[in-house]
Amino acid sequence: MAAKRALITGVTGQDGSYMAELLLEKGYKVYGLQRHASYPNTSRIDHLLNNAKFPNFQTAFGDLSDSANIAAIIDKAEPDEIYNLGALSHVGVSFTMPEYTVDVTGLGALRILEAIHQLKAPTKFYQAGSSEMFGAVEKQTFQNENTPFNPQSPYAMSKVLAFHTTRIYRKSYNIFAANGILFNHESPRRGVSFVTRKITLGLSRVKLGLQDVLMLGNLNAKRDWGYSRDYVEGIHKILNYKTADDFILATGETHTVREFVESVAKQLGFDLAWKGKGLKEKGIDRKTGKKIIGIDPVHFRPAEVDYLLGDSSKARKLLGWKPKVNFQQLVEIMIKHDYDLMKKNLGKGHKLVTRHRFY
Ligand code: NAP
Ligand code: G4F
Repeated sequence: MAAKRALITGVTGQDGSYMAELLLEKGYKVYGLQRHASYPNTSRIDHLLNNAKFPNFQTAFGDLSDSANIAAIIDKAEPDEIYNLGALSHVGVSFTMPEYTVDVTGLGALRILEAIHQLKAPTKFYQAGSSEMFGAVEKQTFQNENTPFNPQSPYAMSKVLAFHTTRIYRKSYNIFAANGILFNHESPRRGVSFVTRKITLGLSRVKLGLQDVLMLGNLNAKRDWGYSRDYVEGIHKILNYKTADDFILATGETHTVREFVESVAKQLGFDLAWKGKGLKEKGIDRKTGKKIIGIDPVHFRPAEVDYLLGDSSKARKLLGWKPKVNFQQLVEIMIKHDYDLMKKNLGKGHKLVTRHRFY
């Protein structure tokens, strides 16, 4: 039997890179949509690219903002499955470029679905929906597939647009088009401007004396954090279920950003104590008396999502999916990786975390 063919948008990202590995393991021929960049943006897939061990992996230059380019790639690659993981995915940044976010994160899905429709391609489509779509929830309890959306950012409203586009193309044209609604998932490949990775990298640097203080925003937001590798397995199950449907993937546990900081600090051997309130709040290492965490309002968002907690019982029941890695194990995986990474960079003037406004 001929190998199944998959196209992954966002293949250079966290989930895209794990998705490519999973599909290659399963014997797929994998095509990745790669944005052109003047300096390589392929660090997460370099081990797959031009590697004789992975003859079934290749990328093509493309962009979710270019309809003709997307249609041409689908026409040429003839994928059985498309995983639309590409997006401007940073909620904070989406406020600074709302139009671009709607274009790529929202209309990107429409462009792919319209190409599938026009080409009459027998292609299944997965849309990377987000728990951010729930936004400001009415009650601080579990969110499931029936919870209403109340988006709070250009990113979230774009994801709502893509979610409904996916449903409309499923219903109108009988395309196998499925939505995942994924709660936060992290890994050592997480982008460095998302809060978990910023904390694991930043506190590792503080521990190694490469940086004095880690500046953060809202410590009280609650997130349902899982492990990206577990979630790409769920995504594959969603697209290989007998019918196209919408599924939540989540751990069912929620923690504050503050708890994530505390857990990382403990792993690194700090004795963390919180002092002060609001913008004056700081985290002190009792062992040295030094301030290691501060608050900078630049990291606050114009509108915040305070509470996310997912009920993934539908996916657990129908897909047989459940996450393997829990909160504590996730922290351990990330801190082990990032402490070692920063240690290797000791003395090399590594400035990864501190330079950018959003880091
Ligand atoms: P990520 O690491 O930020 O990756 C985003 C990918 O999208 C990158 O490969 C990026 O390319 C690509 N991209 C950005 N703009 C593009 C454009 N105009 N055209 C084509 N590709 C473009 O995100 P992730 O964490 O892997 O998340 C994967 C998807 O799941 C995203 O759609 C995200 O919104 C969604 N999601 C993520 C989570 C989570 O917690 N991680 C939860 C729910 C939903 P470059 O490498 O060139 O920047
Ligand atoms: O890590 P974050 O930037 O992730 P956020 O906003 O929850 O979005 C992520 O998860 C979504 C799924 O729910 C995805 F759809 C989306 O693509 C992305 O992957 O921020 C988490 C929380 C927020 O409440 C934020 O205000 O951490 C808070 N936070 C506090 N200090 C910070 C910081 N966030 C960032 N990025 N940087 C800070 O210094």
